[in-house]
Amino acid sequence: MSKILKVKARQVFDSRGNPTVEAEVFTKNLSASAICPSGASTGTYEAFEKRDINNKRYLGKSVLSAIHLVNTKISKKLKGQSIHNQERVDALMINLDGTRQKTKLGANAILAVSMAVKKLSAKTRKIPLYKTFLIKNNYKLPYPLMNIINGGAHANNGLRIQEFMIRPDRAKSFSEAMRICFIVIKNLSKIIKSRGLSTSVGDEGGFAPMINNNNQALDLIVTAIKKSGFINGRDVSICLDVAANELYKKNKYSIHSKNYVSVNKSIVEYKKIIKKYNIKSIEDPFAENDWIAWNKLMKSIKKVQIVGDDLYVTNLERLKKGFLNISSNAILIKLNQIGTVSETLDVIKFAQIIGFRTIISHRSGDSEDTFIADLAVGTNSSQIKTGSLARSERVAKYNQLIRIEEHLGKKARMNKIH
Ligand code: 2PG
Ligand code: MG
Repeated sequence: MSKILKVKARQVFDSRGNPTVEAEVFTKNLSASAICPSGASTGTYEAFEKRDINNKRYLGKSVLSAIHLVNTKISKKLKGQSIHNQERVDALMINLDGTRQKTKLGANAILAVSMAVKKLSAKTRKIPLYKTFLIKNNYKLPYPLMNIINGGAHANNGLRIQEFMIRPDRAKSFSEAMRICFIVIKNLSKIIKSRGLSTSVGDEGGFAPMINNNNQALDLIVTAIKKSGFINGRDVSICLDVAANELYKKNKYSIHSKNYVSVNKSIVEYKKIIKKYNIKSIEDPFAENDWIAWNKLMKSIKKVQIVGDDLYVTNLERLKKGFLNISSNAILIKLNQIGTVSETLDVIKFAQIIGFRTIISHRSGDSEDTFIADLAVGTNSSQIKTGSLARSERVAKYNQLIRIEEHLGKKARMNKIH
C-alpha cells in the first residue's frame, strides 16, 4: 500500500515561463506530484539546478536530462521504499547523487521527488500535509512578509534593493493579516497611478514602477500605510530584501545609490533608513562571503530582524558558521537551495534551537505548488515570504494558508514576531 511503485517526471513551466521539473510518485493506489521552483538572484553555495545548457531548442533552459534521471536512476532506486520514511528516501537520493551540491542528478530533480513523496505520505494517511512536518499540535500561522515593490533582479526599473515588503505585525489572525496587506496594496496602487507611474508588476507580483531610488520606494510605501489608516512600525512594518550579492564589487557595495562605498559607509546609510522608515527586517544586507560585514551590522543595530538567505542557502554547515560568527538572528528557508525535505527540516530544527526565526520562502520563479504554505505551519515558522497579492503562483500560497487557518478552526493562532 505505501511502497513506491515508480517515480515519473515531466517538464512543466514556472511563473517566468521557464521549464522546470514536476515529479509524480506512485504507489499501487495513489499518486502525488510536486513542482520545483527556481531562483534568479541565487547564492553561489546553493544546490545545483540541472539545465540542458547545450539544448538550443529551449535556449539552454530545458530540464530534460534531470527528468530522464528521475525516470530512470531515481525511480529504480526508490522502488519498494516506504513513502512514510522520508529520511530514508532522501538519503538514498543524496547517496545516489554523491556530490556536495547535488550536481550529478540536479537538486531540481531530487527536490521535486522529495516533496512529492512527502505529499503522497500525507495523502495515504489521509491527513493534511501541514500535519506531517515537525509540529504535532499547537500549530501557529506565519506572518506574511508581503512583497509590494520589486526591484533588483526581479524587475527592470533600476531600483537597487530587490524586495520592499510589508508585515502586518498586529494582525490577530492570518485572514486579518491578509486584509491589512490587501488594503495597503490597493492604496499603494492608487498612489502609484496618481503619480503617473505604471502599476505593472515584477516577478513576485509587487509593483515595479520606473523609479530608481530606494527612498522614493520607501516614501510611497509609508504614504500607502498612512492612507490605509495604519501606523508604520506598529500595525504594519516595512521589511527589505537587499540581495546584496548583486550589489557587491571589490569589498564595496552599491546598496543605497549607484556608487560603490565601504561596509562602514553602507552601515551608516542602513541606520539612516532604519530610523527614518522604521524598518523591522533586512534580508541579505551584505554579500554571501562577507561574514565580517554581517557581524558589524549585527553589532551596530538593535531590534532589527537580520535575515540570512544567500548567506546560509538553507545549509546546516553555513548556518552553524553564521551562528558562531553572530551574523544574523533569522534564516530564510528555501527547499531548493539544499534539495531535500529532510535536510530542510534539519536546518529549521537547528535554527529554532539556536533561537533564530525561520522564514519559509518561495523563489522568484515559482509555480502553483503550495507545499511551502504547509511547511510554514508544520514547522511553526514565524513568517512566510511568498510575494504579493498578484500572480496566482504567489496568491496560491496565501490561499492555502487561509484554508489551513479554517481547518484549524478555534485552535488557530498566529506566530510570534515581537
Ligand atoms: C530571494 C528570492 C525570493 P530568488 O532572494 O529571497 O524572493 O529571490 O528566488 O530570485 O533568489
Ligand atoms: Mg533573498
